[in-house]
Amino acid sequence: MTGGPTVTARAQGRVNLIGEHTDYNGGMVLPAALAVGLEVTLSPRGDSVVAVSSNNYDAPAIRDLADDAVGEWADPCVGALREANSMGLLDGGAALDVASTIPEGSGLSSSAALIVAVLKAARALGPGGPSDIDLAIAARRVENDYMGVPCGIMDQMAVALASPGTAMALDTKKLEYGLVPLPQTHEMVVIHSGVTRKLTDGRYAARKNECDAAKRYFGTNDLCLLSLEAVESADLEDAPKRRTLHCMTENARVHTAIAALDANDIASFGAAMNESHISMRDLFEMSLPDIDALVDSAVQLGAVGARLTGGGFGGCIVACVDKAERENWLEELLAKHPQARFIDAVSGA
Ligand code: GAF
Repeated sequence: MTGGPTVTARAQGRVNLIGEHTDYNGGMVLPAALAVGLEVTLSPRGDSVVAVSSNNYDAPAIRDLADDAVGEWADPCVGALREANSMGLLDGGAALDVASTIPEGSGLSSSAALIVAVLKAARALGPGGPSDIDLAIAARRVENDYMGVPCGIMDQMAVALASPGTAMALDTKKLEYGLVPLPQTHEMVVIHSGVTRKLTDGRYAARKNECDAAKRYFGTNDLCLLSLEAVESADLEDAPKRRTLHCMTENARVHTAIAALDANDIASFGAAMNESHISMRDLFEMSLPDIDALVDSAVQLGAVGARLTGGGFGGCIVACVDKAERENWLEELLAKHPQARFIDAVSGA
């Protein structure tokens, strides 16, 4: 069954350099595009069937546009095609072929990249169409409303708009961003901890709920913009209070990190990464002992800074490492943590 021309679209994975769980609390984030990415080939079918094949799965998934999400790998594709239909980019289902090098469950936005690539492919079926920012907003709707993941907007904006060699300083409240050059002397090295996780497993939502409780208490959606005094003096339960302290200090660290990159002050950038990890570990409580050990080793072995990246509870760390030292550093790190593996590294041009 066919219903139109075949189109392809790409989206890269992203690593967040700093600014975790600030993107649904009115704050800043600093993601960067990775080399790992995916390509989607879309052929409209003219009926309501969604047929997805992927290099990561032996058997194709055959679903229908009317299907609810079922918590499996093809959900982002079904959700994206439903969204493409409601945006008028496509009429009916499609055959999708996915070729991806982004490891799933690693905090590198494999799901957002898949949704954005499907939406970009659907946009390519006709002339003009929505902007990349509109596609990012639509991709978040797929995660929030179809897949039931209460995520912010960082991943979708990063995979839709980030460009190689730069970090994206994104104000998630205003959806305004600037591109910050990455250092040429250092690499942002992405290492998988060996622990996979899913944003749908409930722990991300639990943190979001604690932030929501703090939002109700303070009467604002912008926890990141509260003052330290207001938070410290609040008569609020321990968990929401600590989550808020993380968000507002993390937001300040993003500003510090952007200024440090602009000034090519790598030491200050690394210090902000290290402080961010401590805050994620102790205040947001989104790390794990294995990840803390990996981050500690990364710094002990010579990284200027290192931290967990992404939604937490597993996935990857990112470390800022002098290019001249990277090879030895990596060899020693992986020898000490055999369950870890190298994924990618990004730097300035
Ligand atoms: C995940 C979410 F999808 C993002 O919106 C963001 O909240 C991130 O976790 C934590 O910073 O990637």
